[in-house]
Amino acid sequence: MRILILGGDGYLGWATAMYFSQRGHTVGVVDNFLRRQMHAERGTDSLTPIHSLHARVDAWREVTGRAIEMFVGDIQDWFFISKVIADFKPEAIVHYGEIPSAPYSMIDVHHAVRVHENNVNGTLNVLWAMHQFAPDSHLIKLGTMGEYGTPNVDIPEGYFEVEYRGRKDVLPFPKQAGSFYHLTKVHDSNNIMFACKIWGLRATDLNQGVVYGIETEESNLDDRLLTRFDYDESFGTALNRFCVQAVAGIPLTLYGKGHQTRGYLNILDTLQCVELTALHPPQPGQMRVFNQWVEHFSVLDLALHVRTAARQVGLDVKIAHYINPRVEAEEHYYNPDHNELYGLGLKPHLLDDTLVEQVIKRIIQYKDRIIQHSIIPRIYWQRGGTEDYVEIVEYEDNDQ
Ligand code: NAD
Ligand code: USQ
Repeated sequence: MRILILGGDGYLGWATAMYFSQRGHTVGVVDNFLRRQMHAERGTDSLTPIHSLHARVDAWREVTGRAIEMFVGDIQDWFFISKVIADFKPEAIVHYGEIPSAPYSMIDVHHAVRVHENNVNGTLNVLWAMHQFAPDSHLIKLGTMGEYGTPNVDIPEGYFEVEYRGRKDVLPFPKQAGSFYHLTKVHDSNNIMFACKIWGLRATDLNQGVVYGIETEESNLDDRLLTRFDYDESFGTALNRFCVQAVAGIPLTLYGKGHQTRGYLNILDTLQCVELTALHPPQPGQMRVFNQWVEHFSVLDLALHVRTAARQVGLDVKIAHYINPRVEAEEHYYNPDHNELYGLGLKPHLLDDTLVEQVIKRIIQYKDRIIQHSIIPRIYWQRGGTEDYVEIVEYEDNDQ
């Protein structure tokens, strides 16, 4: 299959490019290195010493004999992205090429607008380019579980049956996103649904949970092939951050009460899910929604799992409750479906089977690169935030 990966220099994009290439697909990657620039702006960096995209593509060819085609440019640039799609003729487009950070989108008006312009306009360009130059291609778009928010009812996969004033319909499930970033994904979903309806495009919106992990089978072939791994307050996700904090001897930064619950998955399962989706495309005109997560945890559960795992390599971990820099429900019902990808054959990796060997030990290898000042949260959803944590709580082992 000819697969174009938008955002192919990123955490998930580079890992996905190698994964498909290794399985014999023809792979192209698009990126404008925006993520690297945003790190330069914030004074932060990937824990893993990642090479340039050019060097990684060269190393991949050297190690496997396989080629990955590179297109350097901005998805917001219509002339660039429409030409890439017209020339490459993808059968599937995996779209990771957006700014993925909730905190970054909440810094100030300029960052909120930048995230909206980049994500929403970029995806609009992709939809128009598909309509004009690749109408049979399958768009595999990375959305987020955070589009749904935390409603007090079960969360279906995209659509649900509603009965209102005696009439029934199947409608998109209402979205209650929790940041300007998460809202860009809602706007994307609406635009994609509309494009499928009017132009007969085919798309799968993958509402993905929070991803963790560093290693993939392909990146383990050679350290020059490592994917990025972030742990700073903007771009690091909760579990990756907690693992780095455990290694750095910093009390784990639990926001608020810690009962906020989210779906999580190993990067290895992101790869499987995207592959299963690509191999089972929807019909023309159809926009499917899959909820892409494996296990759900509260952030306090996560912290306790990390503490248990870290003890196995002799690390003593403390847990600190911070005044929550975000505005979010700290205690809530959470029961989202995730049957579709299992139905296609997903064989999940579980947190406790991978945390020590595949995550914490790898972080220890790069611990000298940890930038300590990038860890404490300083971006607040509303005015009056503070850097001070409330307290360090001594949890017992049976609290897990
Ligand atoms: P990432 O920032 O590492 O990768 C995104 C890549 O896209 C970066 O390399 C960036 O330079 C590129 N990019 C952004 N805007 C671009 C543009 N206008 N033109 C060209 N390239 C552009 O992020 P990630 O963690 O790999 O996430 C990938 C996607 O998956 C994102 O859309 C994100 O919202 C979604 N997602 C991620 C997670 C997670 O936990 N990592 C969870 C759910 C959804
Ligand atoms: N949290 C902490 N301490 C931290 C960091 C986060 O307690 O140090 C809490 C947050 O308050 C939140 C939860 O952990 O309740 C998850 O936060 P996160 O930063 O891991 O994830 P989030 O901001 O939701 O964003 C990440 C990715 C994003 C993706 C999303 C999937 O950055 O690209 O869309 O996960 S989901 O959460 O399902 O929406």
